[in-house]
Amino acid sequence: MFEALTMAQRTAIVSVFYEYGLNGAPVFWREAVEQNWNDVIAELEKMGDTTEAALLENDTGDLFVEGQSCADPHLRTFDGMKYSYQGFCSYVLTQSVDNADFPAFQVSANFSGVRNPEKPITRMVDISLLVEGVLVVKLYQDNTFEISGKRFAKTSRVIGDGNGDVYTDEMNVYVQVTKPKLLLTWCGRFHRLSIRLEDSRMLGNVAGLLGDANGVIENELRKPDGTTTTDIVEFGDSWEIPGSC
Ligand SMILES: [Ca+2]
Repeated sequence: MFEALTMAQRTAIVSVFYEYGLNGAPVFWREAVEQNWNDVIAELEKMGDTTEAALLENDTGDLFVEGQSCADPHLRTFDGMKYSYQGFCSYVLTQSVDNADFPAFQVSANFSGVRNPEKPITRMVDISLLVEGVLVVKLYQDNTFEISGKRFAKTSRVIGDGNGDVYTDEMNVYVQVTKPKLLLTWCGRFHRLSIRLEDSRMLGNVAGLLGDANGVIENELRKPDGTTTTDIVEFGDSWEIPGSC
């Protein structure tokens, strides 16, 4: 069976074996033997092994580009650059460039200090998705979500005019929209968001803290005015949403 697994699956399994042994993680082993990878990922997240869980999550074999922002406030751009940025306002994680040939969108995150709203360590406390300038859904750290001013918990809802839906499981809230084609996966408890760009037209035609998704990791720190910088603070600050502090 082991030969049939991908490298990421093997790595996660070996890593759990070293940490817990065969008897230390019974649910993990049961689901891994059955190859129920979604349940394996959920169990790893419950065990706090988010690195292994992310390994498996990023290994689904679909064609997509994914950027992430995690607690304490680590970000990974669509092109794979990892960095940390401490902000206290709302910031553009990713958005379409002007005149893109897919529906305009913006995903932004509100960052706040863990103990004091204006002191490090910061993390994301809510997420907003706008399509064509209109707020479509807002996600909160208790995994509730808001559509058209109404707040929902632990349920599924169709978005607006049928442009996708929001659904939940024990760990995450998922926002799947079709125009533009995006999947957001939010885990409020861990302050972690993954964004999948599921339309190849987006590659190289997005901008924000998660970069331009053009497949090139150099010159990744591009500001809204189109210039690049090597200064993370300057880069992060440049994507602040005016008036959000
Ligand atoms: Ca890039």
